[in-house]
Amino acid sequence: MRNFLTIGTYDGVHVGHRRIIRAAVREALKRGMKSRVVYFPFPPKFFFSGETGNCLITLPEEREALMEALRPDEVEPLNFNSALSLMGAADFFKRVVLDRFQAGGLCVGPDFAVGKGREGHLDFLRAACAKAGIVFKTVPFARRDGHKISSSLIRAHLHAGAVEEANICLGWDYCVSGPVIKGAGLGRKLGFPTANIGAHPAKILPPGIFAARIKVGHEVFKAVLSVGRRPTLNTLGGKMILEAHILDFSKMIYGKQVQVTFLKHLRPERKFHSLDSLVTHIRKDIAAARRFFK
Ligand code: RBF
Ligand code: MG
Repeated sequence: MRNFLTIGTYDGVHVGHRRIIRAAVREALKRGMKSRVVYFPFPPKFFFSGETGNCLITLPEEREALMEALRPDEVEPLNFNSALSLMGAADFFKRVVLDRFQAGGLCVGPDFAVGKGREGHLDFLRAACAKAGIVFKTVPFARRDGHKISSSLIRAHLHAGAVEEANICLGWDYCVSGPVIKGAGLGRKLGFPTANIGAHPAKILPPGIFAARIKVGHEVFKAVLSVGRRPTLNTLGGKMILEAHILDFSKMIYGKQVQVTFLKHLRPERKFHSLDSLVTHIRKDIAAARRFFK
């Protein structure tokens, strides 16, 4: 059986990506083909720039789960390596699209391109598909406020702490997972114990103070998150830290796997002149988070 294929990085599986994947599923059903999503686990863009940290909206396993939820027949990774980066568009089309993935149809977004230096844009793909006798389909950009929704736009929102805007573009609420690691215990001393979360270094950490949900095992709690370098403390060499103060919660959860979901940006992180004023502000943050959840 031939496959209706879609290929992309799909970082974030945002509302534009969803349209493309749904179109591939629909076209496959219409034509008695299998729908196959082929994705680059690590964005080619970062393969070239050398960036490895604080750059992904979704880790490959998170991305797979989001794509699987759209019910294509298959979701498969294609690692972008130097061999692939040097392959011309015609070779890519023949060896990857036709031979390896047995495409009977191809569906992509408007900014998709294949081959060395992105030489094969939509016109190339349309012609190549026509020549091979397979179906070609493009799906227009999803837009918001006159801007096309893209992974780059969403990364920029997340790097700016603008999680509400990012969440609208994503179509789901941004989240980060990791184990609870042992901190210095200063939060507890100040009256606000925090769970320090060991996020994967490739994940984007939106900076600032947020209202959030936190999943601990199968239970969900309200929380305030602090993501930053804790300038008030001058410790840990200014490393970015993700910590959660869970509301109405007193258990010790070191070592447990948790997932935090960013819901509302409350304020940027600040350097306070004393621990007292930090504590005063954390109290206000907690009150603001409670108002948000009302
Ligand atoms: N640390 C700062 O240096 N500046 C801040 O603005 C700041 N805001 C925070 C807000 C909340 C809701 C929480 C839970 C923590 C915040 N922190 C901030 C981090 C704080 O310094 C840290 O949690 C404690 O020192 C314990 O590690
Ligand atoms: Mg802590």
